[in-house]
Amino acid sequence: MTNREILLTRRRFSRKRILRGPYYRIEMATPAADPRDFLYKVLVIGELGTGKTSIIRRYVHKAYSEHYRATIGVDFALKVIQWDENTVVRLQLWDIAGQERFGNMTRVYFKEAVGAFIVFDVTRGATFEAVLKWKNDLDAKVHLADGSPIPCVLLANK
Ligand SMILES: Nc1nc2c(ncn2[C@@H]2O[C@H](COP(=O)(O)OP(=O)(O)OP(=O)(O)O)[C@@H](O)[C@H]2O)c(=O)[nH]1
Ligand SMILES: [Mg+2]
Repeated sequence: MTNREILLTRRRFSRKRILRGPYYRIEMATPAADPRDFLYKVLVIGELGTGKTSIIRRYVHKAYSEHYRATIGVDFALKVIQWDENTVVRLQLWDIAGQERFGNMTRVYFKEAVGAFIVFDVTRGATFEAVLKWKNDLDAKVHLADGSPIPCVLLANK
């Protein structure tokens, strides 16, 4: 090897170059300058058989079934929304069994939720009358950091 070849080889493998290389590639591979990821816990509550599980299955899995299987306790589903180029929103949907209004687990299930849907069945008046009971239970057991009630949407189903 001539002196010139040794010099070129040293330059090619210099510490500075090796360190600089990977950093450059990482920058190129990350288009989002400020990627943001938000996770929200959202409750879906309401009387037995009003369609809470069906709504969630449709929204998350794009599926529907006429077969009714009562939810026992609580089920979970995750809806991932690519909000914009830099923002991902994850909705952690808590599908709470209608029969839980008579149980004592709702305090645990409602904890740290930041939003809720209350579902009723337009063909069964009693499920609408129960909406207020669900709302009162919700407001008694969970609130936002500033003490205000969590945002809640009333859903008329069927
Ligand atoms: N016709 C009609 N039926 C529906 C609709 N949504 C749900 N159902 C039916 O209603 C029944 C109950 O639906 P679910 O989604 O299991 O109700 P749920 O609120 O999760 O019930 P629980 O888990 O017991 O609290 C099922 O047989 C569904 O197929 C709707 O929009 N229209
Ligand atoms: Mg259900």
